[in-house]
Amino acid sequence: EMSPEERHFQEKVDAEVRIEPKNWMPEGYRKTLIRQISQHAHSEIVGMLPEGNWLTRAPTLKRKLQLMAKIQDEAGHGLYLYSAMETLGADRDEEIEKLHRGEVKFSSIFTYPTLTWADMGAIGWLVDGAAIVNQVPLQRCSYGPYARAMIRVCKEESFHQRQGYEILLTMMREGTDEQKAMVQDAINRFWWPSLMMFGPSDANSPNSAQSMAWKIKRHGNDELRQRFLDQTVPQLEFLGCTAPDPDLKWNEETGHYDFGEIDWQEFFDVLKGHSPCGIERIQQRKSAIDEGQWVRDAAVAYARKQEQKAKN
Ligand code: FAQ
Repeated sequence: EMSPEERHFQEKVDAEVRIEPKNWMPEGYRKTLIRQISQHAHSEIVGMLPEGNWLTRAPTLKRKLQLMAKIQDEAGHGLYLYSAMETLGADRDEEIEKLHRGEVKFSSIFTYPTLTWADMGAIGWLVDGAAIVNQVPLQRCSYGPYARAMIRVCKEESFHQRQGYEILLTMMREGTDEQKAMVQDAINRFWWPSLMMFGPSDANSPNSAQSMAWKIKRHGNDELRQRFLDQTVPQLEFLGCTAPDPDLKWNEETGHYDFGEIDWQEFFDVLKGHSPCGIERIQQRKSAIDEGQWVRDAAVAYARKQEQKAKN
């Protein structure tokens, strides 16, 4: 049974009226948003690491500047999202602490290693490509601050996706055989993990039904996964590469691409922390905080000195 407040809330949501921070909301709605937005923010911040791994080894100055700009965008997205999360009453430091204690999730995709320069192309093209498909509908999320944050984020992800695709296209058109093989290898490794980004299939997605009723999510995980696949396969063919999926084929009847079974065991293993780089990523985050402590200490000491000077 819904309380009168809950009924009024649901009517607003059904009428596409945005929920704002000071409006009444069910506790479950607040909790769900804090969970999703914090996971999303953590993903942006942790997502800087696999690409940061190649900054010092970018092949040209232009590529280095592009990659640096992309990684800085991701930091910005993280800060944007933490701010949106704070409007729900959550504490940023506390949520980040939970990440560092390994108590909360971040996107499975960032637990995979980046082995070659072609991975920078594959991440931009596939990972940001998947992120866009997932985030465009979030611009219409019922919670105002999250929806508005997604507008700028999606614009920047589009640039990221193009820069990634252009890296791969350049390697395929102008590269040596070895470089072309590198592209195919990167696609082979990132293909399935990109499809896993959309989350478990609808039948195994405990949060989807309620999140869709609250219009936090606008589509099920499987629908968005299919949308991503349908737009990505023609781009794959244009590159002159293949997918590591023998079952991938156009289905005339459905008007969609059919694809093979996702290895859900791998996905759930990653969520449980059994992943190539999951622990390493958290470790890197923690040491970034620890190693930056002297900078924060110095900034505080300087601010105190200035304050003292102003008083004298
Ligand atoms: N990895 O019931 P559902 C980026 C968890 S893009 C890890 O379906 P929900 C940009 C899920 O949290 C990546 N965990 O859950 C970038 C839940 O666990 P919980 C970030 C996953 O929330 C690009 C459980 O499984 N994007 O960062 C994953 O309704 C390049 C059951 O799942 C977002 O976060 C996964 N892939 O739907 C940055 C988008 N999938 O909390 C750098 C916003 C599911 O119950 C470089 N989030 N889980 O313990 C969403 O749209 C949703 O949260 C979904 C999951 C669709 C991810």
